[in-house]
Amino acid sequence: MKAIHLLPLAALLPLCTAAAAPTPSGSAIYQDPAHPNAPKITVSEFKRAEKIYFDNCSGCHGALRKGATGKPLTPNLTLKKGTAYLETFIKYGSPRGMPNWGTSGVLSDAQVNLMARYVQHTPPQPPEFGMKKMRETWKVLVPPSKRPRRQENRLDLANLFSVTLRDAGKIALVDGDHKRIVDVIKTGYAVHISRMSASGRYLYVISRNGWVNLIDLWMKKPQTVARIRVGLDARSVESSKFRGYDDKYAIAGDYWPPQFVVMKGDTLEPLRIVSTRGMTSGMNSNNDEEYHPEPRVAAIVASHFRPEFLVNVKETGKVYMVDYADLRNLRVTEIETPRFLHDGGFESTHRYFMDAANASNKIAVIDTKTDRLAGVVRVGKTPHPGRGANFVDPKYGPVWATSDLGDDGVWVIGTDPVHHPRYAWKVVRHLHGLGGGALFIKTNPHSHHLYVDDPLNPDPAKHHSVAVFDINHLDRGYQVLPIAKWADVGPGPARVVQPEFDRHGKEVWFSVWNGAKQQSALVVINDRTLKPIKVIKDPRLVTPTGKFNVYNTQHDIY
Ligand code: DHE
Repeated sequence: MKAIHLLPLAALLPLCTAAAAPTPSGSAIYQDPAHPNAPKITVSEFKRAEKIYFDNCSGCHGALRKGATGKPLTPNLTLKKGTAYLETFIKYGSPRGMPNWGTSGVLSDAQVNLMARYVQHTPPQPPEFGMKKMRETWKVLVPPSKRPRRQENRLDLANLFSVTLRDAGKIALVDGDHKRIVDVIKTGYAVHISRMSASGRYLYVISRNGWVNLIDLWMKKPQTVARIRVGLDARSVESSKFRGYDDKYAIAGDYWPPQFVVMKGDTLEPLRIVSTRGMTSGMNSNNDEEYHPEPRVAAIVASHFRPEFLVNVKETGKVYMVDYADLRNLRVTEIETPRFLHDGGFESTHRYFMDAANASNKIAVIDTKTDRLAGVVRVGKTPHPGRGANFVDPKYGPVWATSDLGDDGVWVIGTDPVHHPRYAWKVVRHLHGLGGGALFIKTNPHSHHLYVDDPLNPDPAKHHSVAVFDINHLDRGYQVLPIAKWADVGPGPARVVQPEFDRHGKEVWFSVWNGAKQQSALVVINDRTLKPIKVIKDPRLVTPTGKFNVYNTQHDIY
């Protein structure tokens, strides 16, 4: 995902302490002992650049600039390129996914020049964030003893949606039956995803700046009952789902520091922090096993077959199967996969985790019953399934599908080793969607439609629309639904992102993601007729992106 930070981002934190400590005066020249020939930059410019880098660049290039989705940007490489070359690259972007930060208006020419100079200096090492710091941020606002014993509101919780309001640092709870906003709850900066506890009572929300909010949906007015900061940069959160462990534990993964933390499910009390620093997987083409200082935690899912969390360690290409039955004597089974791991979801039986190793253009299949790698499937350029889509293919039986970020491919993979062993962990169909830039694909057990978005495609005709395939006639191609046109939000990019079904599998919800100061919307369509039922517009809907239906998220239905 590269061209995503299209919106200027708000200030959040003094992230880094520079390796070479800045001199007290802001106008003094910053000294980088390791690279004295790097272009001049003042102390205050350096600080400004650090923040711009964190807001816009570190998601793809990494805090230490070792590279992941984006290229490495360490001074041994950038100094050779020089300021003029780097400026051009930052300003105009590249066809291989580097956003055009200058010409898109996100960065001014002066900021482009600043960033070109900044990346020729040694990357500052952000601080660590261990148990002491974590505990200092931890707050239980309503203790479990003061919480309701049963649901105290009249909401149909199973059909409630938690909607990410990205640039507002909030989520909206939206009543799926009546399609109205029930409440807007403040979370952290650039909130990323929501996940449900096994019972369907607790909602966990993680923000990009590492705050986790625990929201009790049983309260008369659902509200945050506990908060904690788990790190400085984070994307993933999940809760224990194995029988007998309902709502018992939660886990959050960090981009920085590279680590994950297991917490008490109903209070977020941090119990155990595990670092992910270590050696890269030996499954890469040159079979390298080298130390990596910043292996970030990407998607986390909770096993239904064992008391385990599956933690995707991005840069090293490893899935940690974290056994939470005994946290003091923690057992972690480390499964090697291709790199870099990003997102993924279960196939329909929930036994196998279909895991996108996006830089290798592969899907790794993890068997959560045996804790082994069951297969590796080559797909197209940079697969990005979200959680993917499960359905029964008329010819090949149960399958799971992903779309690609890097090309127009939609890949259908057989997932039934028992009744359709010939097709298990093999591509059975290669379809073509709208184009490169797809992020999320979705269907539902009650639907015969497969929806593929295209929010990062530079062509407005594509990022304003969604492609729909008929599962019974996949070879006939797709229909295009003009979601942004239906939303009629006025000026702005109006990117259509992340299909999500309602609890009954009859409606599909889309976000029309516009600029922070522009109107956005949610568009709900009827899955049978493919016609819009409702366009939800509200000044509170600022930059809606992900939507998480309580029932589907709780039961891993997608
Ligand atoms: Fe996401 C899921 C990381 C940019 C919307 N995103 C995820 C997950 C990861 C991730 C690791 C899986 C979490 C899990 O399952 O536990 N996302 C990243 C990035 O590193 C990246 C590329 C850049 C960044 O700096 O954040 C990035 N993501 C974006 C966006 O720009 C999106 C489109 C809008 C936004 O809100 O920021 C976006 N990401 C989402 C959504 C999901 C997600 C909606 C959950 C999908 C689902 O169906 O579960």
